[in-house]
Amino acid sequence: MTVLKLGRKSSSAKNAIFMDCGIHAREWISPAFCQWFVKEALSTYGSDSQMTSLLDQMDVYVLPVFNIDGYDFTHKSNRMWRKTRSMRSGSSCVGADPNRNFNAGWCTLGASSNPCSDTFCGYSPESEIEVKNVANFIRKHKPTIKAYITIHSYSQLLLFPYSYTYELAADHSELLKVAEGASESLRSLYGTRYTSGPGATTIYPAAGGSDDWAYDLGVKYSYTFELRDTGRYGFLLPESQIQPTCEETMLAVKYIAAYVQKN
Ligand code: ING
Ligand code: ZN
Repeated sequence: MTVLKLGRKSSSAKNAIFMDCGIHAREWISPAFCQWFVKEALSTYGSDSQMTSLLDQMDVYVLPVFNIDGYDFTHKSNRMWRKTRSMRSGSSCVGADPNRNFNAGWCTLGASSNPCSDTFCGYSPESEIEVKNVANFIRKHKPTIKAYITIHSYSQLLLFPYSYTYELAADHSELLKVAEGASESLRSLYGTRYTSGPGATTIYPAAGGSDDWAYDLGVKYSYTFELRDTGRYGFLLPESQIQPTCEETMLAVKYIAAYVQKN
Protein backbone atom coordinates (compact mmCIF):
# COMPACT_ATOMS: atom_id res chain seq x y z
CA MET A 1 0.00 0.00 0.00
CA THR A 2 1.27 3.46 -0.89
CA VAL A 3 0.35 6.63 0.96
CA LEU A 4 1.41 9.99 -0.44
CA LYS A 5 2.32 12.91 1.77
CA LEU A 6 1.65 16.33 0.24
CA GLY A 7 2.88 19.49 1.90
CA ARG A 8 5.70 21.95 2.11
CA LYS A 9 8.75 20.51 3.86
CA SER A 10 9.02 21.71 7.41
CA SER A 11 11.42 21.22 10.29
CA SER A 12 8.63 21.44 12.86
CA ALA A 13 5.71 19.03 13.14
CA LYS A 14 2.74 19.96 10.95
CA ASN A 15 -0.89 19.11 11.43
CA ALA A 16 -2.33 16.85 8.79
CA ILE A 17 -5.42 15.62 6.98
CA PHE A 18 -5.73 11.96 6.02
CA MET A 19 -7.79 11.02 2.95
CA ASP A 20 -8.37 7.58 1.47
CA CYS A 21 -10.04 6.38 -1.70
CA GLY A 22 -11.06 2.97 -2.96
CA ILE A 23 -12.05 1.23 0.27
CA HIS A 24 -14.65 -0.55 -1.87
CA ALA A 25 -13.40 -2.12 -5.07
CA ARG A 26 -16.27 -1.26 -7.43
CA GLU A 27 -16.54 2.44 -6.54
CA TRP A 28 -14.26 3.49 -9.35
CA ILE A 29 -14.93 7.22 -9.15
CA SER A 30 -13.26 7.17 -5.72
CA PRO A 31 -9.65 6.30 -6.71
CA ALA A 32 -10.16 8.65 -9.66
CA PHE A 33 -10.86 11.46 -7.21
CA CYS A 34 -7.72 10.85 -5.11
CA GLN A 35 -5.65 10.90 -8.28
CA TRP A 36 -7.34 14.13 -9.33
CA PHE A 37 -6.79 15.64 -5.90
CA VAL A 38 -3.04 14.98 -6.02
CA LYS A 39 -2.72 16.36 -9.54
CA GLU A 40 -4.74 19.43 -8.64
CA ALA A 41 -2.90 20.02 -5.37
CA LEU A 42 0.53 19.87 -7.01
CA SER A 43 -0.44 21.92 -10.06
CA THR A 44 -2.23 24.70 -8.14
CA TYR A 45 0.29 25.01 -5.30
CA GLY A 46 1.84 28.43 -5.74
CA SER A 47 -1.02 29.86 -7.82
CA ASP A 48 -4.19 29.03 -5.85
CA SER A 49 -3.93 30.92 -2.56
CA GLN A 50 -6.04 28.46 -0.62
CA MET A 51 -4.12 25.38 -1.78
CA THR A 52 -0.80 27.15 -1.19
CA SER A 53 -1.70 28.13 2.33
CA LEU A 54 -3.11 24.66 3.06
CA LEU A 55 0.04 22.84 1.94
CA ASP A 56 2.30 25.41 3.60
CA GLN A 57 0.58 24.91 6.94
CA MET A 58 -0.59 21.30 6.80
CA ASP A 59 0.31 17.96 5.28
CA VAL A 60 -2.25 15.94 3.38
CA TYR A 61 -1.82 12.17 3.44
CA VAL A 62 -3.50 10.59 0.44
CA LEU A 63 -4.05 6.85 0.17
CA PRO A 64 -5.14 6.63 -3.49
CA VAL A 65 -6.26 2.98 -3.42
CA PHE A 66 -7.09 1.36 -0.10
CA ASN A 67 -8.38 -1.99 -1.39
CA ILE A 68 -5.79 -2.76 -4.04
CA ASP A 69 -6.56 -6.46 -4.57
CA GLY A 70 -10.29 -5.80 -4.77
CA TYR A 71 -9.80 -2.94 -7.24
CA ASP A 72 -7.60 -5.17 -9.42
CA PHE A 73 -10.28 -7.88 -9.28
CA THR A 74 -12.95 -5.46 -10.56
CA HIS A 75 -10.78 -4.81 -13.60
CA LYS A 76 -10.04 -8.46 -14.35
CA SER A 77 -12.91 -10.63 -13.13
CA ASN A 78 -15.94 -9.05 -11.50
CA ARG A 79 -16.76 -5.37 -11.99
CA MET A 80 -19.19 -5.39 -9.05
CA TRP A 81 -16.82 -6.79 -6.42
CA ARG A 82 -16.87 -4.75 -3.17
CA LYS A 83 -14.78 -6.50 -0.52
CA THR A 84 -11.12 -7.35 0.01
CA ARG A 85 -9.71 -10.58 -1.47
CA SER A 86 -8.51 -12.29 1.71
CA MET A 87 -8.95 -16.04 2.07
CA ARG A 88 -9.26 -18.31 5.05
CA SER A 89 -9.22 -22.09 5.16
CA GLY A 90 -12.62 -23.52 5.98
CA SER A 91 -14.55 -20.97 3.93
CA SER A 92 -14.92 -20.94 0.18
CA CYS A 93 -16.02 -17.30 0.27
CA VAL A 94 -13.44 -14.60 -0.34
CA GLY A 95 -12.94 -11.23 1.34
CA ALA A 96 -14.42 -9.05 4.04
CA ASP A 97 -15.97 -5.60 3.84
CA PRO A 98 -13.18 -3.23 4.86
CA ASN A 99 -15.76 -0.64 5.89
CA ARG A 100 -17.23 -3.10 8.40
CA ASN A 101 -13.86 -4.27 9.69
CA PHE A 102 -12.81 -1.23 11.76
CA ASN A 103 -13.06 -1.47 15.52
CA ALA A 104 -16.11 0.76 16.01
CA GLY A 105 -19.12 -1.13 17.36
CA TRP A 106 -17.68 -3.95 15.28
CA CYS A 107 -20.26 -6.25 13.72
CA THR A 108 -23.12 -5.11 15.94
CA LEU A 109 -25.29 -3.41 13.33
CA GLY A 110 -25.69 -3.40 9.54
CA ALA A 111 -22.92 -5.92 9.04
CA SER A 112 -22.90 -9.65 8.50
CA SER A 113 -20.96 -12.43 10.20
CA ASN A 114 -21.50 -14.60 7.12
CA PRO A 115 -18.22 -14.73 5.15
CA CYS A 116 -20.20 -14.96 1.93
CA SER A 117 -22.03 -11.67 2.50
CA ASP A 118 -20.97 -8.45 0.79
CA THR A 119 -21.00 -6.77 4.21
CA PHE A 120 -19.04 -9.49 6.05
CA CYS A 121 -17.37 -7.79 9.03
CA GLY A 122 -14.38 -10.16 8.99
CA TYR A 123 -13.34 -12.73 11.59
CA SER A 124 -12.16 -10.00 13.99
CA PRO A 125 -11.70 -6.20 13.95
CA GLU A 126 -8.75 -5.24 11.72
CA SER A 127 -8.50 -8.80 10.39
CA GLU A 128 -8.03 -7.33 6.92
CA ILE A 129 -4.42 -6.31 6.31
CA GLU A 130 -5.51 -3.12 4.54
CA VAL A 131 -7.59 -2.05 7.56
CA LYS A 132 -4.82 -3.01 9.99
CA ASN A 133 -2.30 -0.95 7.99
CA VAL A 134 -4.50 2.16 7.79
CA ALA A 135 -5.47 1.92 11.47
CA ASN A 136 -1.79 1.57 12.44
CA PHE A 137 -0.84 4.54 10.27
CA ILE A 138 -3.53 6.77 11.74
CA ARG A 139 -2.72 5.67 15.30
CA LYS A 140 0.94 6.43 14.69
CA HIS A 141 0.24 9.92 13.31
CA LYS A 142 -2.69 10.56 15.60
CA PRO A 143 -1.35 13.64 17.40
CA THR A 144 -1.10 15.48 14.09
CA ILE A 145 -4.15 14.17 12.18
CA LYS A 146 -6.97 16.68 12.49
CA ALA A 147 -9.32 15.37 9.79
CA TYR A 148 -10.15 12.02 8.22
CA ILE A 149 -11.86 11.96 4.82
CA THR A 150 -12.90 8.77 3.05
CA ILE A 151 -14.31 8.69 -0.47
CA HIS A 152 -17.02 6.25 -1.57
CA SER A 153 -19.79 6.19 -4.14
CA TYR A 154 -22.63 6.47 -4.85
CA SER A 155 -25.60 8.52 -3.46
CA GLN A 156 -24.38 12.14 -3.22
CA LEU A 157 -24.11 12.24 0.54
CA LEU A 158 -21.73 13.82 2.99
CA LEU A 159 -21.83 11.61 6.06
CA PHE A 160 -20.26 11.90 9.49
CA PRO A 161 -20.45 9.86 12.73
CA TYR A 162 -22.19 7.90 13.83
CA SER A 163 -23.17 4.97 11.67
CA TYR A 164 -22.80 2.28 14.34
CA THR A 165 -25.34 3.94 16.67
CA TYR A 166 -28.26 6.33 16.42
CA GLU A 167 -26.71 8.48 19.14
CA LEU A 168 -25.50 11.84 17.93
CA ALA A 169 -21.78 12.58 18.01
CA ALA A 170 -20.62 15.01 20.70
CA ASP A 171 -19.60 17.38 17.88
CA HIS A 172 -22.78 16.82 15.86
CA SER A 173 -23.76 20.44 15.26
CA GLU A 174 -20.28 21.51 14.19
CA LEU A 175 -19.87 18.45 11.93
CA LEU A 176 -23.25 19.20 10.34
CA LYS A 177 -22.45 22.87 9.85
CA VAL A 178 -19.14 22.08 8.12
CA ALA A 179 -20.81 19.37 5.99
CA GLU A 180 -23.51 21.79 4.89
CA GLY A 181 -20.93 24.41 3.98
CA ALA A 182 -18.96 21.85 2.00
CA SER A 183 -22.09 20.62 0.18
CA GLU A 184 -23.08 24.17 -0.69
CA SER A 185 -19.63 24.79 -2.12
CA LEU A 186 -19.84 21.55 -4.13
CA ARG A 187 -23.23 22.53 -5.49
CA SER A 188 -22.01 25.95 -6.65
CA LEU A 189 -20.16 24.43 -9.62
CA TYR A 190 -22.71 22.24 -11.45
CA GLY A 191 -25.76 22.29 -9.18
CA THR A 192 -25.15 18.76 -7.83
CA ARG A 193 -27.19 18.27 -4.66
CA TYR A 194 -25.77 16.52 -1.63
CA THR A 195 -27.48 15.56 1.60
CA SER A 196 -25.50 15.85 4.85
CA GLY A 197 -26.00 13.98 8.10
CA PRO A 198 -24.95 11.18 10.42
CA GLY A 199 -24.50 7.85 8.66
CA ALA A 200 -27.03 5.86 10.67
CA THR A 201 -29.99 8.06 9.74
CA THR A 202 -28.81 9.48 6.41
CA ILE A 203 -27.83 6.24 4.63
CA TYR A 204 -28.23 3.23 6.94
CA PRO A 205 -26.95 1.95 10.27
CA ALA A 206 -23.63 0.14 9.79
CA ALA A 207 -20.95 -0.70 12.32
CA GLY A 208 -17.22 -1.04 11.72
CA GLY A 209 -16.85 1.96 9.42
CA SER A 210 -13.62 3.91 9.15
CA ASP A 211 -15.10 7.35 9.88
CA ASP A 212 -16.67 6.21 13.16
CA TRP A 213 -13.42 4.53 14.16
CA ALA A 214 -11.34 7.64 13.38
CA TYR A 215 -13.80 9.87 15.23
CA ASP A 216 -13.76 7.70 18.37
CA LEU A 217 -9.97 7.70 18.22
CA GLY A 218 -10.13 11.50 18.51
CA VAL A 219 -10.07 12.75 14.92
CA LYS A 220 -12.95 15.21 15.21
CA TYR A 221 -13.48 16.14 11.55
CA SER A 222 -14.30 12.71 10.19
CA TYR A 223 -16.29 12.50 6.94
CA THR A 224 -17.46 9.92 4.42
CA PHE A 225 -18.28 11.19 0.94
CA GLU A 226 -20.66 9.26 -1.29
CA LEU A 227 -19.95 10.76 -4.72
CA ARG A 228 -22.18 10.76 -7.83
CA ASP A 229 -24.63 9.71 -8.90
CA THR A 230 -27.94 8.93 -7.18
CA GLY A 231 -28.47 5.62 -8.95
CA ARG A 232 -28.99 6.16 -12.66
CA TYR A 233 -25.55 4.74 -13.42
CA GLY A 234 -24.49 3.94 -9.86
CA PHE A 235 -21.01 2.38 -9.73
CA LEU A 236 -20.85 2.47 -13.55
CA LEU A 237 -20.54 6.24 -13.68
CA PRO A 238 -19.85 7.26 -17.30
CA GLU A 239 -16.46 8.58 -18.24
CA SER A 240 -17.98 11.95 -19.15
CA GLN A 241 -18.84 12.49 -15.46
CA ILE A 242 -15.38 11.78 -14.04
CA GLN A 243 -13.96 15.27 -14.50
CA PRO A 244 -17.02 17.24 -13.33
CA THR A 245 -17.40 14.93 -10.32
CA CYS A 246 -13.77 15.46 -9.37
CA GLU A 247 -13.96 19.23 -9.90
CA GLU A 248 -17.01 19.66 -7.67
CA THR A 249 -15.76 17.23 -5.00
CA MET A 250 -12.51 19.19 -4.87
CA LEU A 251 -14.47 22.27 -3.74
CA ALA A 252 -16.04 20.35 -0.86
CA VAL A 253 -12.74 18.81 0.26
CA LYS A 254 -11.06 22.21 0.10
CA TYR A 255 -13.88 23.70 2.16
CA ILE A 256 -13.38 21.10 4.90
CA ALA A 257 -9.60 21.50 4.73
CA ALA A 258 -9.82 25.29 5.05
CA TYR A 259 -12.11 24.93 8.05
CA VAL A 260 -9.81 22.43 9.74
CA GLN A 261 -6.81 24.62 8.99
CA LYS A 262 -8.30 27.60 10.81
CA ASN A 263 -9.67 25.59 13.76
N1 ING B 1 -21.45 3.23 1.64
C1 ING B 1 -20.92 3.08 2.97
C2 ING B 1 -20.83 1.59 3.32
O1 ING B 1 -19.75 1.18 3.75
C3 ING B 1 -21.10 3.91 5.32
C4 ING B 1 -21.76 3.81 3.99
C5 ING B 1 -20.42 5.05 5.68
C6 ING B 1 -21.17 2.87 6.24
C7 ING B 1 -19.80 5.15 6.91
C8 ING B 1 -20.55 2.95 7.48
C9 ING B 1 -19.86 4.09 7.81
O2 ING B 1 -21.79 0.86 3.19
C10 ING B 1 -20.90 2.67 0.53
N2 ING B 1 -21.41 3.03 -0.66
O3 ING B 1 -19.98 1.91 0.59
ZN1 ZN C 1 -18.19 2.20 -0.40
